[in-house]
Amino acid sequence: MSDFRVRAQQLLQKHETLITRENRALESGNGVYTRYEHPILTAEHTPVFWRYDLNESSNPHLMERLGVNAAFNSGALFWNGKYILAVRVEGDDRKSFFAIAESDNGVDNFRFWDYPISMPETDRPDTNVYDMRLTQHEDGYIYGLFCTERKDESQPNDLSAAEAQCGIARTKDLVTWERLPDLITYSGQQRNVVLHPEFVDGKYAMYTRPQDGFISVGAGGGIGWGLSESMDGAEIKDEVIVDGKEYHTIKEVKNGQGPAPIKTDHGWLHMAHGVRNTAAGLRYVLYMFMTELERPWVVTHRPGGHFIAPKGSERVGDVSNVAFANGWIVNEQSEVFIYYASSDTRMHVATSSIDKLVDYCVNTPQDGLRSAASVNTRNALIAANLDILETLK
Ligand code: M1P
Repeated sequence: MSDFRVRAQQLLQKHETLITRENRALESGNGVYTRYEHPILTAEHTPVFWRYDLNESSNPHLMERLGVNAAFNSGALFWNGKYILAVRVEGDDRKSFFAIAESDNGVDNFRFWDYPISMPETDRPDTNVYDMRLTQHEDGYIYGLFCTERKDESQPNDLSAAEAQCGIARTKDLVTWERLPDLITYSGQQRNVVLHPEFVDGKYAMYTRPQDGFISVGAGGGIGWGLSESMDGAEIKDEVIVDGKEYHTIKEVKNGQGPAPIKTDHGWLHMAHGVRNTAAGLRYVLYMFMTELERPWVVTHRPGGHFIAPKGSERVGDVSNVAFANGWIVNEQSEVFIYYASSDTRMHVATSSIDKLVDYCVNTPQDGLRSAASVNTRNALIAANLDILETLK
């Protein structure tokens, strides 16, 4: 057998071993959710035939021709009994695109479909697209809302000046996508826009994230909410803030809705990311809140602090100290699969259940916003525990 053929086969075998590796639950959980031993997707999980030219005559050295840099921030959907991720794949050229990966059990053996999604463009081509939230809407479509980034043409001399808006596409099979006009709002820019799965007052409802600039949200107050008559030419005339930024909390600098909320008997469960500044740069963590069933824009529970923070090796990557999530899945057993990315580099899963997440939201004390209030809250727990502690010895 030729050396090329041997090396190509080794490459394919190594890849197969990686993507079929078992992913065991870690035992040291916090009772709220369980983390897993390995990331579920990395750049190396993308198919070999996406990256290498496997033709010996055009690639005699078997070089990687089109490298992939990262696989992260994935939308998620439970579909035809499969755990589906719409992964943000980033090439070595810094361009992101979407690709579907599926698994039978939601924690390992994720395999990419042969081709990434060919997302149609609007009249104004996107420079970069990323962070798609999938929503199975009651109108019968699966919607993908994502960030479309383009050069800010009002600042031609600043090559970093960009504009973020919400791109919208819909599909029934996850293969063929109909691109719809970008969302119109009356805020400067938008990122982290998410479609609510049900009509509200007969209208489409969206969680927004108004922002003045591309990175800085400026006067944008937090996670917003607005209604649109249609998704084909979606327009939100009025945005109200559902969950605001707050001084000296995990969401002091900015925040953003994660995936579409999960409906429970007790209200809508939400997951979001919160950002604070540190001497080492921005720190992104995940947090939760709950809203009323009939008025999903009214918050009922705000558990204080972070829900998931980047841990151990998750803390390091292209953009370090980041936990970000735009997908979760509830399966037929009411188990919840939380798909989170670490440091803009790779994907992980954590598992929980509806019951546990509702308990977490309802019974975790709210942030008291002052050290003294935090001590009071902790003292109440300690006092209640001390007697019980004796009985446990
Ligand atoms: O780099 C961290 C995250 O930064 C952005 O999120 P936000 O708009 O809330 O700051 C996004 O670009 C996201 O993709 C990225 O993970």
